[in-house]
Amino acid sequence: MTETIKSRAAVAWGPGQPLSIEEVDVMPPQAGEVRIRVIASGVCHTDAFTLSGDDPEGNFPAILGHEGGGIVESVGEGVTSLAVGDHVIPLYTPECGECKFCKSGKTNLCGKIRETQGKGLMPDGTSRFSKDGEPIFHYMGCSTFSEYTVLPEISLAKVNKTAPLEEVCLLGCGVTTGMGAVMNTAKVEEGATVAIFGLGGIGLSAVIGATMAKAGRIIAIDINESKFDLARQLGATDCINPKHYDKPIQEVIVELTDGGVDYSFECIGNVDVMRSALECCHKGWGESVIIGVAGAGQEISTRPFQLVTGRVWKGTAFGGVKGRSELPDYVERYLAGEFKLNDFITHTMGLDAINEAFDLMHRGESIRSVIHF
Ligand code: NAD
Ligand code: AHE
Ligand code: ZN
Ligand code: ZN
Repeated sequence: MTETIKSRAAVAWGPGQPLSIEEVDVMPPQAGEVRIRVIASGVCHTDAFTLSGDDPEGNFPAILGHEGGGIVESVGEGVTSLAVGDHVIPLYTPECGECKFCKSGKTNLCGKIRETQGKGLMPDGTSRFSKDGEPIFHYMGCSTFSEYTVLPEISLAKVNKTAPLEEVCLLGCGVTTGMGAVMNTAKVEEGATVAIFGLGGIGLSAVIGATMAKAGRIIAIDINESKFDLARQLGATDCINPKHYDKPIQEVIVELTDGGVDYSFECIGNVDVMRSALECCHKGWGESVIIGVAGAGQEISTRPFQLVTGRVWKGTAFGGVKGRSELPDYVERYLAGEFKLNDFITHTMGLDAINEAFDLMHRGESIRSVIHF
């Protein structure tokens, strides 16, 4: 019989405020739920986005974090696919296997718990977190900035126990998203010309994906040139800073590539760059994939003629990867040495220093900070 336990957690009390380290209460997992001990969590730009107040689904107070790795501490009634001691990666895109989305074979999005998840609640409409009796919201169904967190069974991928959770936590969002966008969403083929806008954890993972896909040319774009060395090491063939040109970056890329790229990826969350990413695509077939998340009220625009003349605009969540059935294989591929993760971990820190992770990100000094619990 499991009990409510105390957990150290970073609480976001309100938009724009630093996170506050608190001792919170975490209820036992209810039917169909699992409580895990978080071992490590990356800090993704989406955490900063929600903390800023720009996320239409931002609820406060909340425990943020969605790029974690942990160990099952206890399971609720009816849980059959996970047991105490299993190593798991939380999934903000669950996989129930039975909803319209899961059965469609066309998407990795799952509809089963999306409504309550977006409200910061468990599927029964309540929270498992509280402080002094007052509820605290969950975040993206994960809340990995807490020593202990509760998730629905369908929101956990069971992974190989030999994988270091301090590294494979990055597969809970950034690395899978970037690689998956290239391989699943765009399906980049050998020899293709690719442009990647924004070289954070997501963009650099897209560079890895493009290298794996044997793209012929990988053009990496960022206004922070300190990202270029790693981009080149990972396979970028050209690194471009748009600030060095006095014309729109899409024109520069179209000229460089004899008419435009086959595929482009926006990994920033800037609607103006989204337009550039579309418009640098080749007439007739170029495809642009939006990965970046933009704030409330922001909209994309382009001349419809860009689409009439064959360019395609699409987007991706979690790189199109179905978490329960496909993520464990990403862990195996990492263990087999197909790609590295520690290149991305520029900083590690304890939970007490979590605000420094956000500062490093905003100053453009980190790729990924990983919190060790
Ligand atoms: P990050 O902050 O680590 O990296 C962003 C990069 O963009 C930085 O290197 C920065 O210098 C660069 N940049 C900023 N403005 C630029 C501009 N005008 N032109 C060129 N480069 C510019 O962020 P991240 O963690 O890699 O996340 C990137 C985006 O992807 C965020 O919007 C995040 O919310 C989103 N995201 C989406 C998904 C998804 O499933 N769709 C998953 C994870 C993250
Ligand atoms: N809540 C925001 C959208 C945020 C968003 O688009 N999230 C991505 C994952 S970002 C991970 O770092 C996602 O998966 N979206 C699909 C989904 O169902 O949330 C808003 O605009 O309301
Ligand atoms: Zn993320
Ligand atoms: Zn489903």
